[in-house]
Amino acid sequence: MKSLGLAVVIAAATTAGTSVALAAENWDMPMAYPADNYHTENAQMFVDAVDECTGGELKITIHAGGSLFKGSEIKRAVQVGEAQIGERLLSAHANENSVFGYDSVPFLATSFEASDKLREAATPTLDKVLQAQGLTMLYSVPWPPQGLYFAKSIESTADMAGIKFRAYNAATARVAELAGMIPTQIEAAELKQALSTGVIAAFISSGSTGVDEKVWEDLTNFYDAKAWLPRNTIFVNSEAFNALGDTEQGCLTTHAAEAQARGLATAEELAGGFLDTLAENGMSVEEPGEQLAADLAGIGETMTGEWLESAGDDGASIVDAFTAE
Ligand code: PCA
Repeated sequence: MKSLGLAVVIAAATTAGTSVALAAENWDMPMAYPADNYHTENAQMFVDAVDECTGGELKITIHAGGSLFKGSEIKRAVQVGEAQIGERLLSAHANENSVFGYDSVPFLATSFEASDKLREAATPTLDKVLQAQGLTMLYSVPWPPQGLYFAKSIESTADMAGIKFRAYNAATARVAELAGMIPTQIEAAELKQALSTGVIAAFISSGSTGVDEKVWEDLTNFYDAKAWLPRNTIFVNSEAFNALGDTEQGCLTTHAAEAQARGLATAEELAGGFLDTLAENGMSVEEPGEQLAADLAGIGETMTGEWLESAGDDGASIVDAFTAE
């Protein structure tokens, strides 16, 4: 459809005896998180750099906050070409392939440094799995370490029994189940409303999302469990990528590498401040107490075993590469 339209334009221009430059590519980039979140701001710098690098030949328009496609729809939209590029929490697609959950294995990588090492270890496998789905991975950026938000003080998983818990992927739903809570999958864009209407009363996330959603208006306690650092991954429809010229492809990959490094540095820089903001707004922000830490470690062990089992050889090769010096 598109190339036919272009052919018509060129034919018309040729008939009219004028020369015509190939039209610039215009891509849509759906993203699930708010425009002022650092992931989105980082992506805006990326698309600006690509625009400049390609001399305006590749223009990418960001649609933040799930405004073009909801978070849960973004990956499919890029796969089928309804959008050319997008950002998604890949771990939310672990039902398609367990390796997508590599960044949400409890206590496997709990610092920014370890998380980046894990990313590197997982890249060859992720590239392969995504290519088989028609996607080309460009870069990924971590969220700060995940902690638990509640409306009361929690000393052990026994205190969590029956609480309605917002999940953002299979791992977070599993944490809830193992802790005796009731999980519901809810995108960040709907989190605030779910809290204020009582659909959920607890969740696991970073300080970043807690601040984005002003969770102190509904919740009181944050436990800095540092369970894992999930990532947002930016990928392109492989056909759209392969149809680009060498210059455009080069601009995308070069600036993707820059965005990946810049995103990591920004996340690390902002992480402490997010927790300060929670505290300044009246939340209690603390490390899990002894019993809670022990309970969470037990859940982590169970889930690590389950993930290794389901991710098979691909999972083993990621963990091997991660633990190798
Ligand atoms: N924020 C995202 C994913 C992890 C995080 O810190 C969210 O809660 O949806």
